[in-house]
Amino acid sequence: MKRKILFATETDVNQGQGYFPQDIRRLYNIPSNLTGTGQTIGILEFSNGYSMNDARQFWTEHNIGIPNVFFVSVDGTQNDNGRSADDEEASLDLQWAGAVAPQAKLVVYEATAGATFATFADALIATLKYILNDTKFQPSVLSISYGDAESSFDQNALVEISDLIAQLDAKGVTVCISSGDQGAYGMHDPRGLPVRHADAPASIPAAVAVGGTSLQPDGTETAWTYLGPQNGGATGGGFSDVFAKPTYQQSSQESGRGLPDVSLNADPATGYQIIFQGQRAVVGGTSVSCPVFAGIVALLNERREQLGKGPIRNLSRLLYTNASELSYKDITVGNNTFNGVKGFPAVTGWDACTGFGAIDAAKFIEALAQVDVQSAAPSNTESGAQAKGEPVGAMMRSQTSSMTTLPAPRSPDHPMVRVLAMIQQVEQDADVKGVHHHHFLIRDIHVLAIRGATANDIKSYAFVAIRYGDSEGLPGPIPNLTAGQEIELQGEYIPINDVYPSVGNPGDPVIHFTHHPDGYVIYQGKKYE
Ligand SMILES: [Ca+2]
Repeated sequence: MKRKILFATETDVNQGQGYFPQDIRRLYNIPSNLTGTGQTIGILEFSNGYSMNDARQFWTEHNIGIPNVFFVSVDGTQNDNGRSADDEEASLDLQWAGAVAPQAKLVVYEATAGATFATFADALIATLKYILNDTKFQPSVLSISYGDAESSFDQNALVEISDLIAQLDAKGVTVCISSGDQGAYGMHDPRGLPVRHADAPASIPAAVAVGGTSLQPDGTETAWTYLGPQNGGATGGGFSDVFAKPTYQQSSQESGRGLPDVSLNADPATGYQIIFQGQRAVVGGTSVSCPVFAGIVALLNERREQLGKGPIRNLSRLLYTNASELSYKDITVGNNTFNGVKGFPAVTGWDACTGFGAIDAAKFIEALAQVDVQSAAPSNTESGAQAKGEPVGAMMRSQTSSMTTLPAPRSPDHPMVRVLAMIQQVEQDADVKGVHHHHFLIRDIHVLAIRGATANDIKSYAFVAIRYGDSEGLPGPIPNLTAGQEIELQGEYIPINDVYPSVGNPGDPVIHFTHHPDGYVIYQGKKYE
């Protein structure tokens, strides 16, 4: 599941030495007055570690002050100090994140991926949970250069990873993920089904999917397009089969989340220099464009801090809603055809090859530094209503809402639904034989996901019963349930009210079983399950 590190066979850049940090700073207009001061970049690694000697040599050769680097073992894995051939990934991530944001703390979170996609997903979940609770370093941006086709993973694991990333994003931790190096084909294994595969975890709506370009020293930039063994791959891009199109991609004709969102240089033929095991090498792949972009996000957060603002949130959405202000460098040449699978062409505007394209970092940072993330929700949110002043938690909700997967219905007659709605009227809590329930009516139901029926089968109003306070229900009551407030629920939908007929329900359909393991409630930015 590791991104294969692509070594350039030949490059004209710097007489075959690949791009140096100063070149990339110049070509993407990375502001020199921002250095990452006060920021922490988390770099997720699932190999064996990195060599600080290599990193020091790289930074020293390029006149970059040595960043503060910390190693955090999530699961007891020790740093092998770069002795394994698998450590190229960590080496390039570290060296290039540090090249972009040298004054930021760089924290390498290490966990062992094991031999399968399932064990990799477990390691990723463990790492994201660790970072959610990491009060010591509290990074404001993460770089993840690992992944494979969505179909290589268990769907439930992807949903869990998506939930964790949405929680991180809501806390002000932007998660950047490389979109893959196998074009629209999307699989490391060349013998996979010869169809398009979107890459996971890059397809997660709350993450920023970073694709790849081919950047010439004169600034000409095209999609990283497969030309042959000399440049090894193509930018990952396509449409998710797991995650529905989020609201920020409403205008898309496709049903799944499209990726990537943005792209930076990744073609090994126009690759980046690194030092690995004491030797200079030139590497490419979205493995590199991702930590470079993560470094730029750290600079953005530094700039926001200067302006008295907290770290950016909802960046994946802001990239779309604020697109006109972000000075994208549109990529219109190339495609991501790979391994015999026809890819998507780069066209004018967003495409499933390079996203919006590359950026002018100074303009990009300045535009996003001004955004007030507490009230940044645009008018085209999931519910289409009450967007202004929407709290951060609600933004997190609309991100987590975009998953299409739901648990199987418990009963063949009763579908599972995930809905967003307005509370209409709250009843007194019911207390029958020591079992507590919240009871209330909802209206303006917007179906986010459904299994076992279609959205047309769901009425716009319902009665809701939420059990709490015992092992069957939520741990405790949900405070301040109030009419007029938005709520998101997942549970079983009963079209005809024959479950709670005596507690003030006028006969509406019922949504219940909102407790673990099948359902949840999100209310006022907090999730209850
Ligand atoms: Ca384009």
